[in-house]
Amino acid sequence: MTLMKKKRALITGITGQDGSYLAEFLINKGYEVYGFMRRTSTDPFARIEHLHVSGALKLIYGNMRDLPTIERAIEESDPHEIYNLAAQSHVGVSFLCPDETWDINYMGVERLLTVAYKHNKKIRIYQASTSEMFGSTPPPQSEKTVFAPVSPYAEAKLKAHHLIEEYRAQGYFAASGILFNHESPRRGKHFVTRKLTHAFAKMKYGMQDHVTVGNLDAERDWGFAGDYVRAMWMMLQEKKADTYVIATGEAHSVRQLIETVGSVIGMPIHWEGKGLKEVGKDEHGTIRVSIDKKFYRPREVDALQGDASKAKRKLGWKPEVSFEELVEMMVQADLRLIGGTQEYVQQ
Ligand code: NAP
Ligand code: F7E
Repeated sequence: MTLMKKKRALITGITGQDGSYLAEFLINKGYEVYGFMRRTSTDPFARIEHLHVSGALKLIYGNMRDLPTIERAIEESDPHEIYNLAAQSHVGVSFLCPDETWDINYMGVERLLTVAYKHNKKIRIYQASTSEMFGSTPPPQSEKTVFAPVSPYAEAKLKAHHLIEEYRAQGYFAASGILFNHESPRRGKHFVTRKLTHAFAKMKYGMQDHVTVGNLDAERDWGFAGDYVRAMWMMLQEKKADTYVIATGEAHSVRQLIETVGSVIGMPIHWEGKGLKEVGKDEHGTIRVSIDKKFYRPREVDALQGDASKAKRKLGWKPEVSFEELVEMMVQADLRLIGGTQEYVQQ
């Protein structure tokens, strides 16, 4: 009997939303999975503890800002595939910390590519590019759409995206997924979807009166993270590396998101007032949503709606979870979390 050698994958950003779903996905496919994580003073294990404790996931300490740690991780894991998900991923924060964002989101990619291809020219690399790179270009956006980034986050990601394409032109397997917003019960609470599902669950339990948000009119194409990590893997199984847009093709405003969360949780919201004075009230007239200027971005991406027809055609990828199902999933998970019936959401 010949023993099949396991494929090895290294995931940076393992403690994040996508890192945790991708690790589960690859482990289920029989991969030996290594996660690259930085040491922090708080406990970052919540999303991956179940994989780490069971021994299915091997963790390597490091930092995308620290070249020797990347070298060590690649030596130790000797990967066939690398998924570079590590990033300072908050767009709003990138205006406050532009240097750090640049150093992780662009320079980190440069460090990784240099080290990886020096180690083994055949490594297949996935780079987490983003719809934010389209910036002010109106929807729908596809692989052919012009990039017009408006934030330090998007500028760094675009520079990294171009670097990936340069390596690809030299014959390396460097793929780039231009992923539109994807969410889940594991989404960080500083992103608008999870901020809302978590806040409404707390309101439902009487633990919070109302939630404060920023721009209600921004439109996003929100999909489910579980569907999107599958696309990342599919890109690395192709004969040739390429760039793919991954999106649902459906856009909703933050206002519509709030209305959907409200109605799923049984607290329908109606709107009164205008501009910064606009409020969302429940059926008893209690203010549940108000606006605070501090949640506005210095420069906003008004509308994102992806055209993923290339991924459908070439990879056979399509999303399986609709916007309404996603909101339902996140609301139910936060209700369980806040209600104390589950310590952490493993959806
Ligand atoms: P996330 O939950 O914020 O996770 C980001 C990960 O990067 C975390 O594990 C974080 O580790 C790690 N990280 C940050 N700085 C690092 C550093 N200096 N060295 C090593 N690791 C570092 O983000 P996500 O939603 O899973 O997104 C994954 C990737 O896709 C990111 O690159 C993001 O920019 C990109 N993306 C996301 C979306 C989306 O809608 N989710 C869409 C397009 C592209 P800590 O736990 O230590 O902070
Ligand atoms: O904002 C508006 C905000 O922070 C969505 C990251 O994963 O997806 C994500 O970036 C929209 C924006 O995500 C609040 O102004 C209103 O228009 O949830 P978000 P994002 O900025 O789209 C892309 C594709 C990535 O690549 C990123 O890594 O919602 N908004 N009120 C608010 N946003 C937040 N966070 N909080 C508010 O209170």
